[in-house]
Amino acid sequence: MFVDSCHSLSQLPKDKKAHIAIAGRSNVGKSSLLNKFAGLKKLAKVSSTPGKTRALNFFDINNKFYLVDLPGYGYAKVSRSISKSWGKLIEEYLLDCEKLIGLILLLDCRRDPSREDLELLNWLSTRQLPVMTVMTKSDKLSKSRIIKKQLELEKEYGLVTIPFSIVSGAGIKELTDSIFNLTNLKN
Ligand SMILES: Nc1nc2c(ncn2[C@@H]2O[C@H](COP(=O)(O)OP(=O)(O)OP(=O)(O)O)[C@@H](O)[C@H]2O)c(=O)[nH]1
Ligand SMILES: [Mg+2]
Repeated sequence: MFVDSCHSLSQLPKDKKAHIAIAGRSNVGKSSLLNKFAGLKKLAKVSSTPGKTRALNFFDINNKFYLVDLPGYGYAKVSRSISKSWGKLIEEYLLDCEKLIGLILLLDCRRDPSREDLELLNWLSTRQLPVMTVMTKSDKLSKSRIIKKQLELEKEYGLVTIPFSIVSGAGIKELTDSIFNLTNLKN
């Protein structure tokens, strides 16, 4: 299932399958979502230490497309130069890879979007890439606070979000449907 860890663009899978990337700040729940989506427990490494996913990790889903676990950003203990080169690799990948057909941006339901989240959305606006926004760890807030957060994100940033939790199972079906719709559309 796990295909490869890529530390540079020359290492990307050579086949024609489409990619959907999963992005978001460190510790937001990218690897957890990927594992849940793929229905496996220990596929992508869930970090006990934030900032551990350092490469672009490719997961082959049903031999149909790839989900790509991107390195998390915004983790303070990563030295600035490493952080810069990660940014460069991700930026080049997101802007130039023609097989990339969509991005899933993860936001923690208890936080406001970070500067990096907004920068990422800004880069992507120069390329017409469908973005699905997911509010992770929705089990951490009451239903009414989640709805309030959803309305706030829509009003302030124009983001329509799917509340998601690996604990309660919220949003898994909705996200799965969105992902498969996107991949079917492009096939
Ligand atoms: N309560 C709760 N905890 C979650 C949920 N999703 C992830 N977590 C926890 O959040 C922590 C970080 O999860 P990861 O999936 O490793 O986060 P990541 O975005 O891949 O982090 P990096 O690889 O460091 O960028 C782990 O302790 C997870 O168990 C969720 O839906 N609910
Ligand atoms: Mg991770």
